[in-house]
Amino acid sequence: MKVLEYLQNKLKNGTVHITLIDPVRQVPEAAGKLAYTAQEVGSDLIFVTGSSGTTQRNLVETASSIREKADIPIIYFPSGAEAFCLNFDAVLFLSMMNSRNAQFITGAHSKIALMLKRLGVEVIPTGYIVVEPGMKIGEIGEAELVSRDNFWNAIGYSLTAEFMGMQFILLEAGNGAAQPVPAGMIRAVKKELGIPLIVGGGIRNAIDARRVRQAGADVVVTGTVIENAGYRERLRSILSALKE
Ligand code: 1GP
Repeated sequence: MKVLEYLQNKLKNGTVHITLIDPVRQVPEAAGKLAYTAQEVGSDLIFVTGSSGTTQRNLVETASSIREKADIPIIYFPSGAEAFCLNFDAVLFLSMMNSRNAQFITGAHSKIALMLKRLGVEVIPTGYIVVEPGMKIGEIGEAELVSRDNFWNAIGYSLTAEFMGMQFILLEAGNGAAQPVPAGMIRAVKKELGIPLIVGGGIRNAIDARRVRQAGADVVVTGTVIENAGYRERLRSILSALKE
């Protein structure tokens, strides 16, 4: 089954949770254990990101360790074209809608598109919209950040991505953000959007997760929460807030 189909089936049953694993934050074996735990507590998918510092070797070893320990689909969430590997079920084909640099909108993509097609890789076209504070990805991607109170701006970019044919929108506050995307903004975007809405960045506990879900997120991504001791219980409570 294609990952898109898997996701669509999951979406029929409620909010989907994705655990984001950054290969630079732990050794590959530990990444496998994190993925195992994520699956055990009910996470639906794994995102493997390729942030700065990811080497080809690290990415390959992390992907195979996750593959060994978990059966849920693994999606590669690239932040550049520095490292790549095929041990994923799909690639999130992200276009940063509010980047000032065309490389992040279509440029880097054009360099790998034919390769992805020839290799038969499943791509999931996704409009990526970075909201303040945006953190590292906002900086690297040269994002013209969406202000936290500018709901019109978020709606405008989201609808633009939908009209362009994207299959998902990812509203991103940034990895390690102090707070998630504001609930009012999620609600405003969701009200206008005809495609599923993914929300990530700054979601640390069940209260955040519930707020984001109730505001209308179809898919919730958490990353940092698994990087500290006690992550199993925290992840479990986030999952119960999303699936209640
Ligand atoms: C994925 O950037 C998020 O979209 C993950 O952010 O690490 O803050 O959960 P956190």
